[in-house]
Amino acid sequence: MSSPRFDSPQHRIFTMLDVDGDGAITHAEYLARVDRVASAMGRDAHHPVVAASRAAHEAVFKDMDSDRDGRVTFEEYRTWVGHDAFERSCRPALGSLFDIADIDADGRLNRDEFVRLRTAAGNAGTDATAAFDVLDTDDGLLDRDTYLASIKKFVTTGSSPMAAAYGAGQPLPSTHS
Ligand SMILES: [Ca+2]
Ligand SMILES: [Ca+2]
Ligand SMILES: [Ca+2]
Repeated sequence: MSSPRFDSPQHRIFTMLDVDGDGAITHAEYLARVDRVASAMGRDAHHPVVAASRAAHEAVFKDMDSDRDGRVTFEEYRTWVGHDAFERSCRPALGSLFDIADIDADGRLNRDEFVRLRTAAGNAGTDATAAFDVLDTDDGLLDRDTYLASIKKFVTTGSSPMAAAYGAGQPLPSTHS
């Protein structure tokens, strides 16, 4: 038990990124996120948008792992995350995952694409569906800027239409393993 158990946006996101629940986000865990999204969207692993996403995720990991030991602890993550880190490295990385999911490259995702993206990224399918329905106010499509702005708002304030995607408002799943 190495990470404090409390309910905050930072902890929700950390828990999602620490896929095996051992208290640290490893480099392999973090980069696997790109492959999971690419595979969920039927993208070739060598497609330029996938390569760009991998590079963006490498940059985020380097930025997060302040002591350079290849593992990002919750302390490191919590110290790092926020407005500046979001603009410097989260925005390009999250935008690159959006681009992988945006098959027709028109800067918008439909409901199915959004749910596949967020599920591959680690959210529960029902939570992702709920988030899309809040985010999409008119035409059944979600644009890139709205998507990134809503994640930033969740990360920095905890209150955002994207909160539903992370299951905020519901208890965290038990991780006693
Ligand atoms: Ca881990
Ligand atoms: Ca570290
Ligand atoms: Ca599209």
